[in-house]
Amino acid sequence: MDIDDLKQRLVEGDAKATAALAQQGLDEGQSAQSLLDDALIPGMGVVGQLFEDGEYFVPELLLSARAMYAALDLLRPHLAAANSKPAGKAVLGTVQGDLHDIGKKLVVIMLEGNGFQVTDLGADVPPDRFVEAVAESGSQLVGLSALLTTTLPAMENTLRAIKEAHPSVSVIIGGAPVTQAYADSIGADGFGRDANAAVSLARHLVGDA
Ligand code: B12
Repeated sequence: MDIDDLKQRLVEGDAKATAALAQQGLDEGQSAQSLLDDALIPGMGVVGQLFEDGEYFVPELLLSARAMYAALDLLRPHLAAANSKPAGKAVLGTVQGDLHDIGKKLVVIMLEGNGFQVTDLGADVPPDRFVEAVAESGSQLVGLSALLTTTLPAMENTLRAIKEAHPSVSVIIGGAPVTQAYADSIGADGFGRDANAAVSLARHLVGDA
C-alpha cells in the first residue's frame, strides 16, 4: 500500500477507497500510528489548505471528514492498545458553536488506548453539559477542543464554568488555533498540540491517581 495514495484518497474525500487502503496498510503490517501520522493527519492539512486557497468548499471538507472517520473506525482498535489498568476518567468535547470533532475524536481514541475511561460529549457542547458530565462520571480531567478562532472565547467560558463547579478538576485544551500562551492566559492546566501530547498531559495531571 502506498502511503501517498492513502493520503490522496482522503484529500479527494473517497471514504470507500480511504478505508480500503487503510485496511490494506494494516494487513501489510503498517502501524495504525504511522497511517495516521504519515497519511491521514497530513491529508486533513492538505484539505485545509485547499479550503484556504478557495479550491475546496464546505461540501468537500465534509467528504474528507467522512473519509477520515471511515479510516479512524478501522484504526481505532489498533490504536486502543491493550492497557487494562484504568488510568483515570476524563470528559472530552468540542466547545459550543464549534462543529469540528475529528481531532477531539483522535484524542478520545488515544486516551482510551492508554487506559482512560472517556465520556465523549461530541461537538457544539454547552458549558453546562461539561459541568454535568463531570459530576455524572466522577472525572478528574476535562479536555476541550476548538478549531475556530471565533470559538476560543467559548473555551474560556467553559473552563470558567467547570472550575467554578468543580475546582479540583484539571482542564486541558487543544485544537488548531490554541497555543500554550492562550492556555496560560485563561488558566488552563495544560495545552496539547496533538493526541499524543494529550495523553502525556492526562497522565501527568491525573494518571494513576
Ligand atoms: C474538516 C474541517 C471542517 C469540517 C469538520 C467535520 C468534522 N466532523 O470535524 C466541517 C465541514 C464541518 C467544517 C466547517 C467549518 N469550518 Co472547518 N475545517 C476543517 C479542516 C479542513 C480540518 C480539521 C481537522 O479535522 N483536522 C485534523 C485533526 C486531526 O486535527 P485537529 O483538529 O487540529 O486536532 C489535533 C490537534 O489540534 C489536537 N487537539 C484537538 N483537540 C484537542 C483537544 C485537547 C484537549 C488536546 C489536548 C488536543 C487537541 O490533537 C488533534 C489530533 O492530533 C480545518 C483545516 C485545518 N488545517 O485544521 C478547517 C478549519 C478549521 N475550518 C475553518 C472554517 C472557517 C470552517 C467554517 C466556518 C466554514 C464555513 N464557511 O462554514 C465551518 C464552521 C462550522 C462550525 N461551526 O464549526 C477554518 C478555521 C479558521 C479559523 N482560524 O477560525 C479552518 C482552519 C480552514 C481554513 N484554513 O480556513 N470544517
